[in-house]
Amino acid sequence: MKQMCVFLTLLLVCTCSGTDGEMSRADAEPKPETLSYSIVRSFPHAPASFTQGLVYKDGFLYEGTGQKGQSELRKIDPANGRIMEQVKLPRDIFGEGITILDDKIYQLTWTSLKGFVYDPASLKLLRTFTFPLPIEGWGLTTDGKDLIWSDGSSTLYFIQPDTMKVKKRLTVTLQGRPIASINELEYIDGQIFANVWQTESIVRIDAQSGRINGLLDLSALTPSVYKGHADYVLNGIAYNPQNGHLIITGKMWPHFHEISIGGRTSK
Ligand SMILES: [Ca+2]
Repeated sequence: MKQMCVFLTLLLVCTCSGTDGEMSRADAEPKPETLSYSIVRSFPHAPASFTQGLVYKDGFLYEGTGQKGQSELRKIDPANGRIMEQVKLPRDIFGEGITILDDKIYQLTWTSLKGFVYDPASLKLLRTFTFPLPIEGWGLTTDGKDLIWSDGSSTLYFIQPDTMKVKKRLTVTLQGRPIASINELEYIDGQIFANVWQTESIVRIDAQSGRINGLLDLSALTPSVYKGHADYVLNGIAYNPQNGHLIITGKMWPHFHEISIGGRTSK
């Protein structure tokens, strides 16, 4: 893609504007489902939160934030958005995606080729790790076995957490064409929900094939003051398996939104 597609409709237009061969591939794959949503509730998101990772586990929300000198890992009360615990990353580190696997929080960094592992109860740093490849760290989630990692391209990396061995690479495609800038991630029952940097939509990716099979347009939730802003974009997806809701937010957004996802909207 030569340029970012800010809106859902433009994302689809960009996908269909390739060569004849690309059109054929697009025609061969079904269009993604248009997902609907309803807002269950909204609650405060601490100001100046450059959200890069979000995950829900056992009644708590965890957030990783970015920017050098401001990057943190936070434990948050989802009832009211209050920060219960927080740790600061070294000033030269730009924090990125987080996930929880085997009762450990993993946190990526953008360009330092280094990650952090914490105890979820205390946010105590347990160890650091070195990236298995010279790639950037963007989003992170898990299928309960591997870390699933995005690096700003269309590739998702499945990485064994103890050895950091790369087990699989998966290309994210929309009707046959790779979609780059895959960012924050959340694995839910065989699907990976993902922010796409500089867009106001979440995509739903089949974790086996990499195909985008669902699109969720959240442009109505972007604060009006941030419309068209390149930095303060939709980013952050957490999943509460107890009620099936997503909790989403954006960089510097004043609120988290708990939303319920529906199926295809009527047309
Ligand atoms: Ca997430």
